[in-house]
Amino acid sequence: MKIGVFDSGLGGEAVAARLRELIPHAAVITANDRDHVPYGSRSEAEVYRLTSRAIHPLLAASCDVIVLACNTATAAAVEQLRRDHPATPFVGLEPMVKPASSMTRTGSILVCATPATLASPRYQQLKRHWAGAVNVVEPDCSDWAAAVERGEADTVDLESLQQHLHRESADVVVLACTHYHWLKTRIEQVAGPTVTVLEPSDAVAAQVRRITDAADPLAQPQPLRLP
Ligand code: DGN
Repeated sequence: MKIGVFDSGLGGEAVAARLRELIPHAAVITANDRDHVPYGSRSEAEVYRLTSRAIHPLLAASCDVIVLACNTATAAAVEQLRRDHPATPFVGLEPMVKPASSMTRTGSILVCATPATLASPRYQQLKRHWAGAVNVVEPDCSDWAAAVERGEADTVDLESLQQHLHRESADVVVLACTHYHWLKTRIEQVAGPTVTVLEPSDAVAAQVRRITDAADPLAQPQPLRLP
């Protein structure tokens, strides 16, 4: 069983690590596009073109499933990639607006994502469908992914995030870019214990697991090892 994981850069490594932990019997292969990272300020057409090219090694390796471990690439390209490669299941990452909206007690959530994800019709639709009366605040995170790529996650200024949290009384933060995994501990510290910080690795692993189990019905069932 082979699982391919794609991201423009480092974000996919965090998702791949979680998949290796949670689905240890599968081979997890990664691909990235370090020549063109970050994707977050590129047009939808460009992100599709780059993603389509960068996943070639995963298709060539006959992966049983390909995870687009990139919210930006998912928003821009997952539907077209499914049409381009109908024999390969694609799992995308979407901002966790639905769980955040049902979890909030204050009625305010923060969604941290790239400009391309926030502007995408997929995200706008997700918000219309699931957020309802919830106040969805989208802080400017446009320089975060590039800082993570430079190995400078520690230097990202989280003050405006903290101000948004305080001003809006938000109690859930959605990490809707896989690069922000590398900021999660700092965000949790800044946000404090009353705020929940959501990231999608476990939900993605569960979905991938459903696909791999269905593709390999004779495999011995193994428990999904959530903490
Ligand atoms: N890691 C990607 C995401 O989840 O949106 C994109 C980061 C980037 O390339 N800007």
